[in-house]
Amino acid sequence: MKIRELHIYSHELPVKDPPFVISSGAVWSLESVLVRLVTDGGIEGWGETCPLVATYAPAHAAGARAALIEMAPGLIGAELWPAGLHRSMDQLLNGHGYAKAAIDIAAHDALGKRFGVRVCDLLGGGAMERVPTYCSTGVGEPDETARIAGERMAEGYPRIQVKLGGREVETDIETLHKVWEVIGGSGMRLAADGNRGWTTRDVLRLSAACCDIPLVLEQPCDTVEELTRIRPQLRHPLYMDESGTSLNAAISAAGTGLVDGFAMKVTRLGGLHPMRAFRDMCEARRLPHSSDDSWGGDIVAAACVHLGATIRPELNEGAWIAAPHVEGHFDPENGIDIRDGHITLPTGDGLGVVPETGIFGDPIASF
Ligand code: 0XW
Ligand code: MG
Repeated sequence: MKIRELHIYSHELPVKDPPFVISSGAVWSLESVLVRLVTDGGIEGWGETCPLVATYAPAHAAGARAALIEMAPGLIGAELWPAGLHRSMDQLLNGHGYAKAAIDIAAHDALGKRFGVRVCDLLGGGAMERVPTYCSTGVGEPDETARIAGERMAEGYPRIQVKLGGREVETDIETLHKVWEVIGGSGMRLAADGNRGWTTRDVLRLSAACCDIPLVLEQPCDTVEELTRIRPQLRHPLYMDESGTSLNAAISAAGTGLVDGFAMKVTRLGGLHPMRAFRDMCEARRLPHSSDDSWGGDIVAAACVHLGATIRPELNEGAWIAAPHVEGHFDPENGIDIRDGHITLPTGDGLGVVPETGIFGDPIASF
């Protein structure tokens, strides 16, 4: 199976109840970049990548568009099977995994449709039909964040991630205590996500001040060096998110015992093929992890959920999708939604979601 056509689209995704605030910035609207891939047999596959603000990761939507346009001409006639496809992409462009992910996801979608199987089965199977997810609060005032935590707990979310950082650490400490007053004892798990925003001084202070709260600390500081420095003094398990910039970086973090788990993004690793290897590496090391994305619509959500469905249940921290923060769906019938803190795995072949015809307008580039 080979690639016959590639079409690239740009689509604006306004944030519901804006802004969504993280330590590195506030988000009102995001650009999603989509790929429609057509195989030599005429089968269509869809891919998507939607970087979260240009300051969250070394990725942005204009970069995704440029990288896809750079690679696309050289990919016409390329093999569709993922290992070969990744080698072809790597020969055309160094890095830019978040752009390659859109093509990788489209290839998995097309392969699934060609062979009449779901993407979760292409990824090794053993899938659960109801995939856990988690909610994310955005940086907010302590009382308001605790109120939201209570609401999400009542909605059935098994896990909550509270965004912190970018302000006085005392306010973050107060927020975590207020949230725990509400959810403590309920079984809801708690992650405190600094999104690289704390100094080592602040995170050590926060960990000591919250030592009675069984939370995990997600990406508290910016660099691996900072994480390595604070690790022995932390009172909480440490998860890596933004610093897991590649499969190689994740393997190093797991192999050196730097982290107790990961918040991982399908597009950051370069797509479902590397994410599958990451999942297996985590299983071998018994490291819990999520199957998230930074943002996006139904295509990227479906990719996260299919991979998330194949994670060993006791290591599964959930598939985070942006659906609660985004208006509407690309696929009006099979759009991905959250119910009772879980997502039902789509049943159709491939990703199981197909964007409504014409929803993205004309392609910005076609090859
Ligand atoms: C909660 N997420 C998965 C979505 C936001 O884009 C940020 C991210 C994270 O954990 O950093
Ligand atoms: Mg995170």
